[in-house]
Amino acid sequence: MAEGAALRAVRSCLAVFPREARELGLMESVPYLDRPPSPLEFYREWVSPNKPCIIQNAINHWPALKKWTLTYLREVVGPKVVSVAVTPNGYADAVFQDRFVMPEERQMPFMDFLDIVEKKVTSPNIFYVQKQCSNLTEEFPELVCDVQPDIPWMSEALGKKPDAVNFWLGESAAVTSLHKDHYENLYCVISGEKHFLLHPPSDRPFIPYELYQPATYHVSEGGSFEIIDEKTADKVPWISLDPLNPNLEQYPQYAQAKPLQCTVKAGEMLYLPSLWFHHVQQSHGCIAVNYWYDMEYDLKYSYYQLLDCLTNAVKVL
Ligand SMILES: O=C(O)CCC(=O)C(=O)O
Repeated sequence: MAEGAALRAVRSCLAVFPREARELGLMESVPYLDRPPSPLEFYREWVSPNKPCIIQNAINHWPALKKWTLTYLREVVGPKVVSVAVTPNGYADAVFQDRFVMPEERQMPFMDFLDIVEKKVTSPNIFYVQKQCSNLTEEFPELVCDVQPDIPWMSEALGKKPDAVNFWLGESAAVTSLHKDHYENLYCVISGEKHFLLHPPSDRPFIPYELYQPATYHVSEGGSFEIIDEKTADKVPWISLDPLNPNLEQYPQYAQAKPLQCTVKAGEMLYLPSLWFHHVQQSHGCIAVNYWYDMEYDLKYSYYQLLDCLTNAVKVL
């Protein structure tokens, strides 16, 4: 087959395939489970087919649901110094000026951060406790007893414990840009709500996923932000497209993608399967805890890698 014909065949395959995957998956919205599942049921119905769902009544027994007000957190964590992501625009880990820009990781007393969230102190910048890497256990050990160290039915279903348990608390202006992770993610909202926009991995041909020079925000002496390149670090694959306001002139193929949107309320848990692209917004002062279980690097992973390679090849040729 001539090169041109082969290229056309791959292109048409990449255009048809995500639609077929969507039709077979038959998912117009994120389904709800009204009780926590058994490990077998969860593995069979959700993890293996790589489908998201929202689970209700799974964390009602956590003391955190009743206890974790901002006042309580102020009492318990108080002046302790914790890591807070600070940005000028609310986007920590996002593409800006053709770079992948990470937040300033500011070490500050937790109560000073709460003063900003509660608007007792004003700041032109946006603050978000979002360090990941198990910041719940590493930075907030005094809160651990109010939740569970893992989700027993998930640990049983996957045969392993989570790699990380993370604590999230931030301003409504703090937004997580579109990306994907290699984790099976159980995302539990304790207070407020989170808004997720999701794309299945099969939408990869429509999503502009490119390599960017990593950089970090630094606050200069005058208080303004500078973007400093991390010169020795490898380039980072990320998505510059804003799915809430996509630039279809720049990325016309995104018009064919079909996001799912859902709101996860206090007391609910989202199962966000590995490799799903997600963009996250939140109500002001929303508190959440999530569990990252490493994915199996099985056929699903290989299939995604193939799709990624083909998408890149068609773009480059
Ligand atoms: O809650 C957020 O802002 C982001 C969560 C997220 O991206 C994740 O858990 O992978």
